[in-house]
Amino acid sequence: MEKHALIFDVDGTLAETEEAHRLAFNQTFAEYGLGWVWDQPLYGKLLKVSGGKERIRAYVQDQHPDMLVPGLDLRIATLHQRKTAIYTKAVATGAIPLRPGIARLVAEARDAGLRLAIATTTTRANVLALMQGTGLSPDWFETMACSDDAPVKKPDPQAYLLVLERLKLPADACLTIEDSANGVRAARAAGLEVVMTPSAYTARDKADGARSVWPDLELVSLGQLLG
Ligand code: XBP
Ligand code: MG
Repeated sequence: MEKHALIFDVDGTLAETEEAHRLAFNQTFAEYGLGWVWDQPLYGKLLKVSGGKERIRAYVQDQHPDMLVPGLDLRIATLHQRKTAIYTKAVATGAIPLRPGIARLVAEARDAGLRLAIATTTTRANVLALMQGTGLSPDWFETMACSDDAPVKKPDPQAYLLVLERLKLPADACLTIEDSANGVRAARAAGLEVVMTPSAYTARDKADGARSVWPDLELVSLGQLLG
């Protein structure tokens, strides 16, 4: 079916943001004197859990089960709030560029009259900060389903289903762009076709269910993407 909308994932797809997320987590842990340090190999494993709060909880469950006490969710929320503040400050200044081809594809899609949307498990403030830092306008995206309004994280399809509901389009009228196996599974579970462009942290993720896989989108035209 002809495509009327492009739905973008954010982290790993629009930009290589996960190192900034990791550093923000570590700075937060240091500020609170927790002594936790997430190095890259560990963070690669933790990324299998979508969502920052869920990621912290998974880490506590695995590494600090003694901390699984009532009130943990509140402590995690406090840590996560600080992490979001650190992350948004870092990316709003333009520290992280868009991945190759993203700015051009967004422009091509707008010129072609395609509707644009965002479906992410990250916090809305993070998306807005990244857009501020990279020159993408939030106004170009008709709807943005973030963790604030779709709290059940990928691979659950909640964010994608919400986008479809808001766009009032059937799944087969949209194409999704994702970087991770969790993201591809979420989009597929919502009945969407997915183009996958793995990021640094998801280079080894399975692409099962993706319609096509591109190392990056630098030389990929909108026509090829919609192919
Ligand atoms: C990837 C994620 C995000 C971020 C953390 O999201 O798992 O949760 O790593 O963001 P995407 P928060 O769906 O965009 O690939 O700390 O705000 O949860
Ligand atoms: Mg992603």
